[in-house]
Amino acid sequence: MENKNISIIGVPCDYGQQRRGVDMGPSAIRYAGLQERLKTLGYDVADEGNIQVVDFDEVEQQDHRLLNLEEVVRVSTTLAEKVDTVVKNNRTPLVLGGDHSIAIGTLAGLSVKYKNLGVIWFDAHADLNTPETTPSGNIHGMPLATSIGLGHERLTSILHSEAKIKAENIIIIGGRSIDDGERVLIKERGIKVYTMHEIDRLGMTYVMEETLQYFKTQQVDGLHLSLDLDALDPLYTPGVGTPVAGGISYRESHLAMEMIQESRLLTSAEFVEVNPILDERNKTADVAVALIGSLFGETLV
Ligand code: 6HN
Ligand code: MN
Ligand code: MN
Ligand code: MN
Repeated sequence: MENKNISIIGVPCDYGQQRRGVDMGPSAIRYAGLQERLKTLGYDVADEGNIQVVDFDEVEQQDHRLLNLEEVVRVSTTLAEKVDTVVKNNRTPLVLGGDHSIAIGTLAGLSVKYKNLGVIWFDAHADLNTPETTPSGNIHGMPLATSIGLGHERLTSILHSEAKIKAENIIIIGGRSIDDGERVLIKERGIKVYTMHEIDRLGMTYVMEETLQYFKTQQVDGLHLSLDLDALDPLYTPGVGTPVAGGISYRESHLAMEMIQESRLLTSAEFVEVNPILDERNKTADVAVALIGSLFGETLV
């Protein structure tokens, strides 16, 4: 991460799930002092503002297995183009959600330059559902499947029709709520998952050492961190739409960020699922900004 130029992109999108409020995530994260935090670390920070997300009161003709499909396609396409532009300008994209469906756009944008991108998916969920396996119809449960080329063609063909990332370049960390269809896919594609069981058993240090070593062995040409705030225990991040008990602790998550920074592999990041309506005094956004600080080089002394 020798690039000292960061571009913040807000994505006020809540179409990937059914609880309103997550569209205020970018504002909450900015309000928690994001820019100042990064500037203190010596970065040139450009806030690109928010991607335009058109607000619909009512969406007709819903496909119950792909809710708000057209809206998600529109947001993803705009975001993908923006991310691609930021990368072309030699700046590090830092994307603020919004629900996790926005990762479809982020990864599509990154795929233009990065042909062998490593992805760390920090999440309580695997986000590997397809329209066939989804228990909810919520597209925020589908971005990883979409990015390896599975699911609705409107989603898999954003910017171009190829898969955006390779299944072998994905490592999920913090998993503890994985659906049956997702388990099948994990086995079939050999997707690496460190569930809470492995984190408890091996410790976060070991998990991150192995993760970062793996990406070095794979000779990835970039590393993207997609961090869903529900990866952490709801004790620390209550302001998320789909909280799951038994998550990653405050310090474990910081340790992971610090180790990613030490590896110098990171080329982009996104922080998603902050929902200020469900939060307690902006606690979850504060945690997001603290994690971003560690990810970009804050140290304890
Ligand atoms: N997220 N697996 C569930 C579903 O509806 O597909 C939950 C997905 C949660 C997605 O938190 O980004
Ligand atoms: Mn809305
Ligand atoms: Mn997620
Ligand atoms: Mn999640």
